[in-house]
Amino acid sequence: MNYHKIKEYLSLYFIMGSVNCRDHNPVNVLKQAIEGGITLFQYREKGEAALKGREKYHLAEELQKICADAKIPFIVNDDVELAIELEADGIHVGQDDEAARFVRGRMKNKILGVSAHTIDEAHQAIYDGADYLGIGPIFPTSSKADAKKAQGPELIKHFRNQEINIPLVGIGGITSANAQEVIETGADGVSVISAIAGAKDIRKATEEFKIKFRS
Ligand code: 3NM
Repeated sequence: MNYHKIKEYLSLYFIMGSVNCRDHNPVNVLKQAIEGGITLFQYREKGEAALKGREKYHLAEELQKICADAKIPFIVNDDVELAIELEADGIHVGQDDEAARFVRGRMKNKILGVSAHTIDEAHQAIYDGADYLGIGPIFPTSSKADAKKAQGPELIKHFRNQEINIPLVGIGGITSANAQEVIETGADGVSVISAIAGAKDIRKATEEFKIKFRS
C-alpha cells in the first residue's frame, strides 16, 4: 500500500457498517461499491444494533479481504485494538475516541484520520500526526446520532483559509448531487455513508459520484 497516494485514496471515501446496509448484505454492498468506483473504505460498526465481539471481527476480516483484493485501503473507525489485530491500513478517530496522539503512537506507519469540527481541533490533530482530517457535518445527516449542526461547504473553505493544508474530506449528507460543490470549496474528497449504503442499486449510486478535481 502506497500511503503517499493518500489524496487520491480520499476522493470517494465510503464508510459503512452492518447497521447502514438495511436489507443488503454488507459484503455485497462493499463489492458493489468497489465496482462503482470507491477509492477507500472505512469500516464503522456503530449504533444500537451494531455487531460486537467475534461477529464484528469476522465481518471486518471479510471486508478487509475484499479491499485487499481490490487494492483499496481498509480503515477501521475508532476501534484501535481491531485495527491493530487485523493490521488494517489505517484508523479513523473522532474527538470523543482515543486521543489521536496515542493512536499514532500505536499505529506508526498507518493512515491516521481524525474528525475535526474547529480550527483548534484541526491544529491539534495535525500536531498529533493525522494524515488527513474529516470535516463535517457539511449537510444535515441522519447517519450519526450525535452529529453537530450542518455548516455547509463553506466549512471546508474556512479550514483552507485558516491554512489547514493537509488532506481534507467533507462528511455529512453528501450525495452525488452536492459532492462537486464540496470539492470546489477545497476538499480532497467526500466521505459518504447513506447515499451509497442506503441506495437500492449500490453500484449505480456509486457511479453517479462523478467528481471532477481541479488540475
Ligand atoms: N461523521 P451520511 S457526519 C460519520 O460530522 C459521520 O463528523 C460526521 O453519513 C461528522 O453520509 C457522519 O449518511 C455521518 O450523511 C455521515
